[in-house]
Amino acid sequence: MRIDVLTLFPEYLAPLELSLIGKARRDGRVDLQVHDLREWTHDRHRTVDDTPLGGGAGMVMKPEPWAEAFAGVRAAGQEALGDVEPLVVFPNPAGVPFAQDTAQEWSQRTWIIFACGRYEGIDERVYEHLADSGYEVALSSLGDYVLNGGEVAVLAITEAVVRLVPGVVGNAESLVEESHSDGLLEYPLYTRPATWTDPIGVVREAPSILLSGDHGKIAAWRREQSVQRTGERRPDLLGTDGNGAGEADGPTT
Ligand code: 6GU
Repeated sequence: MRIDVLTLFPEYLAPLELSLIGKARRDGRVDLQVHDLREWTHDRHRTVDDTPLGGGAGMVMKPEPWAEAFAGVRAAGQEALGDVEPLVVFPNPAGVPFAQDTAQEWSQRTWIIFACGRYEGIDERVYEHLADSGYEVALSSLGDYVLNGGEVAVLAITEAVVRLVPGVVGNAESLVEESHSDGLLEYPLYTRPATWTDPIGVVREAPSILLSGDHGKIAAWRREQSVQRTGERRPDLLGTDGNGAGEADGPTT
């Protein structure tokens, strides 16, 4: 899989050299390249923003560097991959909520370009230009709160996607049981010692069923725990919150 990231802050993406994603890159499973958007400016101040037309607070990202950046990265990617079109993802709090099913789909992609906006946002004509030029475009949100730019979202989305690329997580079975893989939260986990005295003197036993060796009973118990937990913490996932299964909470005003 190839991933390109366009950003004004390439250093923000440094953690993508660490741990599981760093290993996936070194192993050649993911070709991840971070680009400074200012590479595609031509003036002395490497200008990427300007004041909003019509007035208003803050600054808006100019269209020209974006258009040149997409053309440049598209050409470089097609040089490497052949006749492939990228999925262009704009992290944006006004986007479609990113979730495990999105991560699953995107992990099967050959090529994703992440485009990190900053300031108040990007000139709307950039999106129109991309759509008219045959790019597939997605706006993706991490949740209902506002970050200063797309970089932190790219870290999160890339981690969620790349760990699902075959071979990246050594034990593929661990991807099956985890939270959200089946629409439920994960069951509680225990390890040795089965009897543990905590620092305030309380003796805490792991559930005895986990020591029974009865794998059918253990699976049923875990399922029960998952459902109970999901009901307590995320009733929206069960559709028991009065908002319909899988639907987000409605406005409260
Ligand atoms: Cl994807 N971007 C920004 N800037 N803010 C966010 C977000 C994304 N998701 C939630 N808040």
